[in-house]
Amino acid sequence: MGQKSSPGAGDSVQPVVGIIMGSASDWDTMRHTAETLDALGVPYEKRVISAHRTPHLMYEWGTSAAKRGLKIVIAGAGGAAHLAGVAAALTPLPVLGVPMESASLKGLDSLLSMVQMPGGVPVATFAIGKPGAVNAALFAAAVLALENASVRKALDGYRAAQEKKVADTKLP
Ligand code: RP5
Repeated sequence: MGQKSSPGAGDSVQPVVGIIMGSASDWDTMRHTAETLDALGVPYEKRVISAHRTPHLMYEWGTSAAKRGLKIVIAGAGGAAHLAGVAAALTPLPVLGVPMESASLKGLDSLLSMVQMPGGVPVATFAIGKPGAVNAALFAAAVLALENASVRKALDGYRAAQEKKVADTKLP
């Protein structure tokens, strides 16, 4: 299962991260998660799944995620953003949530509905929008790096490049 869109570095081998999003309209943000995982060589699958619009698919995907070899789920959703919470209810895998910057409330609705989980069903919620999408990927990579030397090396390289870029910044 898992419709994989256009093949990229992340789709070439057994995916270990499952990126899901509530709508194709979330892709402009969630592509930053995919691009960051690509840069680190972490294989993933990506799919649009809505907790509200496709509840049966949500159940099927969530209950099969671990069996299919995924290790971490990253869920992006906006508005009444229940995707990450429902995913966390269905899978024993760690679920990272990325709140979309919604048009009407600038993502505060997404953030609050994602972060305010009841005790017993955790979702690790990240910042609204692109920073959260990037950081969710980096966090997932940091967890995978605990047992994967090549991801550790890629993550170290990413951070070194980031440090150099900021330190070398020239102001006008
Ligand atoms: C949520 O509703 C999605 O995650 C998306 O952020 C928001 C709006 O979806 P569309 O109406 O653009 O499909 O479920």
